Amino acid sequence: KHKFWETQPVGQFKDVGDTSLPEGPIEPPTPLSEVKQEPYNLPSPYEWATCDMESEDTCTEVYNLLKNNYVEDDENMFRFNYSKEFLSWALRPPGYYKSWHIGVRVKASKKLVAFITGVPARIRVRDEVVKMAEINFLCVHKKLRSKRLAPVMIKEVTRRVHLENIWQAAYTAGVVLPTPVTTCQYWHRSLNPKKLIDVEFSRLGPRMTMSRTIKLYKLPDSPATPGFRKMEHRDVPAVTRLLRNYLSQFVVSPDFDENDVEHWLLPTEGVVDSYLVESPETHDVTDFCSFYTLPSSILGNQNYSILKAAYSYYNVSTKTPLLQLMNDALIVAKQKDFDVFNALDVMHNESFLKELKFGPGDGQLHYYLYNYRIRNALRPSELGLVLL
Ligand code: YNC
Ligand code: MG
Repeated sequence: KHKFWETQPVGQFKDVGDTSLPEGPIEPPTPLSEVKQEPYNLPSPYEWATCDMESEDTCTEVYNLLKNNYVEDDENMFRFNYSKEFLSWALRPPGYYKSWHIGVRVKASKKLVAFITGVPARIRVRDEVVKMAEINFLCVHKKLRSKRLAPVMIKEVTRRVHLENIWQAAYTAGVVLPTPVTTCQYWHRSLNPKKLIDVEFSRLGPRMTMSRTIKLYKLPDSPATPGFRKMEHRDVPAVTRLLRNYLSQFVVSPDFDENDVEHWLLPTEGVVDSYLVESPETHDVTDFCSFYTLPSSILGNQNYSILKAAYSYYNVSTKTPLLQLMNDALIVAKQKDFDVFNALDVMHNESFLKELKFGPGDGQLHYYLYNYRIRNALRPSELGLVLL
């Protein structure tokens, strides 16, 4: 059934429910001298290329490959359109390795036809902090599909991760593979219902008119919470403390330090937005919310070509109710002209989704760990990790 994945150190379907298997690494690390020194073989028309994401031209090539060939919805109506600025941010966190930004080119033309990436992260599983790679942006050009190129790319990124003495990884996919740590659902909150209906992202509900629908999703012009403001550089220590304390309650979460928070959460125009609540009395930072910008191309619509989507990232509430905090996040996303606000049912998100008029999406997102067994699948609410 899974000719490739059956050979990999991941939880296998036959072992689901076997409580005798220990949690933790499936295979021990091997001595670095035993890691294969040469890249895996590609079919002869192709060659490996390490992609320099600091180079504007290379970033543009990657952008175009993904724009035309990356993830689509089940009905092929929308395709992710990660911006160049986003790719540069997502692929160059503290301590990143250029060797983990892997392209495949046609030898003759040098055209980029496939891509896979890793970035380093410290991921906590229960009380263990594990150095991992977060694997993302696996993409094979549409014309080269179903030729078993993906397994070679996965083996090559694994080899390059091993060369840095890292033996575990985390990744998400829309497809079911051996075996999910948890399976999450996307929820969508309409901000611009007219456009969403026009492009068939959503449908007019039964017995609903367009004007009733627009009224249903209307939001106040500005956030309601006193002290709600954009995160600034001076907030990095307070946000790090708030977030570390909050994430510690989940079974799996990133182990963020101040450098990580500065990179992943300090606002970056058109990439990531973060807001916090500073108590007007004590000036303590008591609450935090964030979302990232990921537009999708609208395939074959006469009127619109881009769907502007915000994706819920990390949110922390200690004083402001999470419902109110997220309503303020919706308000600022609307101010910034997003068409839709998306959120997974991870962490405490379930507590606000229905009340804030999010609707369930179709399609699921499965979370995976490589070479790390979790004895029982988690509930989405036990997961404190959002991958891009
Ligand atoms: C996928 N998304 O099951 P079996 S998500 C992992 N993730 O193997 P072929 C995938 N494996 O089942 P194609 C996968 N999709 O026979 C397919 N596979 O064992 C497996 N789509 O390979 C599949 N991007 O080359 C099968 O398939 C084998 O030509 C078939 O290529 C697949 O980034 C793909 O959805 C996805 O571009 C590249 O369809 C292609 O179809 C495509 O014949 C559109 O491959 C874009 C898309 C995927 C987004 C993502 C996370 C990737 C995680 C990869 C696994 C990382 C493991 C950890 C490595 C580091 C370890 C350390 C330490
Ligand atoms: Mg292929």
